[in-house]
Amino acid sequence: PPHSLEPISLSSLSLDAQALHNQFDELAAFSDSPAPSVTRVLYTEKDVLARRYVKNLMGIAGLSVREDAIGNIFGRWDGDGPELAAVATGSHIDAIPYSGKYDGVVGVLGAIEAIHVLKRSGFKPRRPLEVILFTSEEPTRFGMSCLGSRLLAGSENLANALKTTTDSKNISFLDAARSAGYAKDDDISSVFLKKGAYSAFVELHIEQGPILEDEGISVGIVTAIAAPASLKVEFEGNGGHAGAVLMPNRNDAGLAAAELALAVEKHVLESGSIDTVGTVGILELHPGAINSIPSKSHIEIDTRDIDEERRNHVIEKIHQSAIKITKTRGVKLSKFSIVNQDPPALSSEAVINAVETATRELNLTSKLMISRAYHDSLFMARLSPMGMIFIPCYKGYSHKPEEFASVEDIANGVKVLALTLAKLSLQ
Ligand code: HGY
Ligand code: MN
Ligand code: MN
Ligand code: MN
Repeated sequence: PPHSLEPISLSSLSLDAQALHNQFDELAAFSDSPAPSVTRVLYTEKDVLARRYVKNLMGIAGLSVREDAIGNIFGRWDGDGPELAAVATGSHIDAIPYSGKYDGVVGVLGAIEAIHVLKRSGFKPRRPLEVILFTSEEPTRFGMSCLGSRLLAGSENLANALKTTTDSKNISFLDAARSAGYAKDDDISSVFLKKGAYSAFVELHIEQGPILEDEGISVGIVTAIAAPASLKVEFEGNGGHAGAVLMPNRNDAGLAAAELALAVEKHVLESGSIDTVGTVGILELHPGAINSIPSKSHIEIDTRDIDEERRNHVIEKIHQSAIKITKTRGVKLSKFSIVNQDPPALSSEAVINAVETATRELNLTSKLMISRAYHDSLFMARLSPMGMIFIPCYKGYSHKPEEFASVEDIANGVKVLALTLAKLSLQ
């Protein structure tokens, strides 16, 4: 095969589109909700089956596979310089309830296929290449987004918090991890990677927005990832009989939650920027009976912005509104906790250039853009230079079963990723 320092001949880039297409269908079958939706939650039986499926694909691609204490999975292809810091790529395969089969998966199956593409072309890496399946990117089970990549990036307080974290069924994180064969011992700080562990990290992902499809552009080159934050809020009131308690005598925790949800929308719209977003995706009432005044409410708020200050200001105002509601409605604010309040991340110029060159060599149109969704790349950026490659998805749909990316778009993304990895491996 040509020495690793020679550029790859583009004509040699061959991709097995049919195999890749079948893999999306096969992986989507590991789901706790009926097709075409996908539900695959951290450490559940379907998650474990899906992990096994991906580890098998890594083996077939000739990658040497290792797993860390919480189930981040690494597939490595050593090159001429095995002692050099590797170039890494990867994404997640966990899927929020009733979502689609491309979010995250494109960056895992696509990365493995990119390895095949490079091997078929006869490329020999100089820096090792590593494909990472991050143990869970979605906050579904334990309320923490990007659990795997946060820990790889060395989050001490998350490692401590996980010793006492439980899911909604009161199963502890460590017991859940152990049921999936991980976390042999309590200390999960073994997961932390050292800075410089990778020379670069690139993630392939669907855009989860409509811009590329609307503008007929093949590839998005991410310049920055928006700053995410999530809050958990609970109100308490006296509850009581829906017929017997007259309106002036009520302190309805359910209405307090409803008012706060509308306040989230108000504060976000007042921010003065279209880039500020806020969502109340979880609103639970206790006891949840039609004829019982809610005595407890639990709401979870997701708010993001590309401007961290502006986002933090919205959080302040949400907190003020929560306190005001306790006064006007006579309820108790029994919880107001900020689960995560992360800064944005900027992509590295070097990685952006490598992706841009790859799209040009492949004659693909591309566009610089920000990512409004968060990704494991947000935390990998704390370990090494980072970049992301977006491909179009149908009407920008994501986090719902109609999510779709065409084989052509996936193939473009895989080829851009393959060329980008090759360039970064030779640097
Ligand atoms: O919510 C997000 O931004 C990611 O898709 N989980
Ligand atoms: Mn199909
Ligand atoms: Mn997602
Ligand atoms: Mn994702």
